[in-house]
Amino acid sequence: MAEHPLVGILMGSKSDWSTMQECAKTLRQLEIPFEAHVASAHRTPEKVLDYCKSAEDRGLKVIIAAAGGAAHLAGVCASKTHLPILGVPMKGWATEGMDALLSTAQMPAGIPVATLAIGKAGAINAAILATQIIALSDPATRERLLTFRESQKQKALADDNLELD
Ligand code: RP5
Repeated sequence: MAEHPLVGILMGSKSDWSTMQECAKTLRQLEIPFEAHVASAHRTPEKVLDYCKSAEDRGLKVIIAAAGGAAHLAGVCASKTHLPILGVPMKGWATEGMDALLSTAQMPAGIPVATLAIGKAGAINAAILATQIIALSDPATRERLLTFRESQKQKALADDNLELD
């Protein structure tokens, strides 16, 4: 894990890591220093609160919170810090992640959670959105972000070589 992380990934369970590795991979690709921890809103609430309370002082700019089921993690994080919280709903054991999507997205007015798509796409987009936030005040990150977007565009253009008959 990075010595001076800018992004903290919190997961409700180790079982979320297989999906959230996609987030970590994307942050690495964009050269954003990050750390990742398991901390649960219902199993280890004190750990979540302590982590979020100290996040700004430790230099974090964004927290990505991933949880499944009745997913309270992102909302609990948001209650304890004014740093942007990006919520990633995990596919759980029922409803294909719709439970986590609604639990994460439907924050009452006043304490927002920016909620991404369910699963892998959300994990990747959380990393990109965190990078976009950091890029607002860091020109080098902005350059890497633009390069990343351009390479995505070039790949999509190169992929348009279907043999249609
Ligand atoms: C949530 O419950 C976790 O974020 C995970 O997505 C889900 C299931 O957790 P485990 O029972 O696999 O630990 O808190």
